[in-house]
Amino acid sequence: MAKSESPGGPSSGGSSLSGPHGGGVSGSGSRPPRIAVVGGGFMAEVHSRAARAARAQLVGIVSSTPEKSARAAEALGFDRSYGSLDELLADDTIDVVHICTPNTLHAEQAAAVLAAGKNVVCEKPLTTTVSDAEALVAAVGPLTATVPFVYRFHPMVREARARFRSGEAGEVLSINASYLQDWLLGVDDDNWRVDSAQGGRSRAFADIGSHLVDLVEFVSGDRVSRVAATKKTVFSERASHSGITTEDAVAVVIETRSGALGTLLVSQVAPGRKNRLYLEIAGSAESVGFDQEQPETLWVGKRKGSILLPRDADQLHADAARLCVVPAGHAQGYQDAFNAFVADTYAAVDGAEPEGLPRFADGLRAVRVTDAVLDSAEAGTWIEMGTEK
Ligand code: SOE
Repeated sequence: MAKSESPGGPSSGGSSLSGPHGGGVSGSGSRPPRIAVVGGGFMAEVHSRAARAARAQLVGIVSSTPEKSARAAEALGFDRSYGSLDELLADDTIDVVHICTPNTLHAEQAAAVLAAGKNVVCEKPLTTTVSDAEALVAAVGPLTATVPFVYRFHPMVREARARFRSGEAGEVLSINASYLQDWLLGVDDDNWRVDSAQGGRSRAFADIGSHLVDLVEFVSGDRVSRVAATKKTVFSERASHSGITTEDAVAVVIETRSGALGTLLVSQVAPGRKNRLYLEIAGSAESVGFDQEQPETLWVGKRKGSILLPRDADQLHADAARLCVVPAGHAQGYQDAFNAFVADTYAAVDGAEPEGLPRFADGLRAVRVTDAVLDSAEAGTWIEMGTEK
């Protein structure tokens, strides 16, 4: 449905929020957003916690069966469950729908939410094909549509970014980035993500490489311009899946539009690594190094006088300082980053323009890079990225 036809949305009365949520991450609106969730798994739990922290009203949830929906409503503290997505979309009181379902369902569900005139948060990967992601971006219109690239909301990621934006770090020279996990290490480890019918053509790269490439571009302010990749599937059979084609690990050489070089390593079979996203960017004046498992510090590398900068609002650029929710020395982490993302999404629904909010266009960008990486690994050649944003 074209944007002018959207029967609702943030500025058309009915379900719209009134008055600002105060911007930033504090969320202090005159009416709390009324939200619904699609999906009943681990991510639904994380989204619900973040929505509650942003003072949303948790109205309803729908999962894959009526029993699961009722259980999720009870467990996560929603007022009710819905019998179907259609029933949820017919509820005029809902401002924002969070989609937390398997990857191949995202395109259709997000399109339905937008067509119903509701704001949407859709899990990554936004879609499993570039054309579906392009269609979603075209359908957003005046609504707010975001993708939880939540690592952007770690204060020390913002600090790293601010150092490149301000020129302090100099020109981007090289990028050393990896995202390693071990939860699919064993042949008995299994999950819907390994199945391309539910997860899509790419698994490890779409699931966690998408976070990595988003962060590389977000922090450097640069764009990947070409990729040369190779991939590996360790197990073609797992406990309840056979003929698995999705990758367990991917290695990529990248070049950027500014001429920087880099490598990305993504694996879900790296023993001892849980969510070890590491991003190191060497600028011509200094390097920055961020480790998602140690998010309270940023390594700032210099020829002389390298430091481990602490997450202390007094020592950070403004965009990093605004995301500090507890005093330095008391650790904040993943859920805080998620909470900040959701609060900024609701602020955007309310008319604010939060800095660095990952929108559907950013989701599309990650889908484009994922596609190029898979194409490269399959063809055994460099793949040039287009010049699209
Ligand atoms: C599983 O690999 C997963 O939950 C991802 O889907 C998330 O995006 C990542 O943040 C943690 O790991």
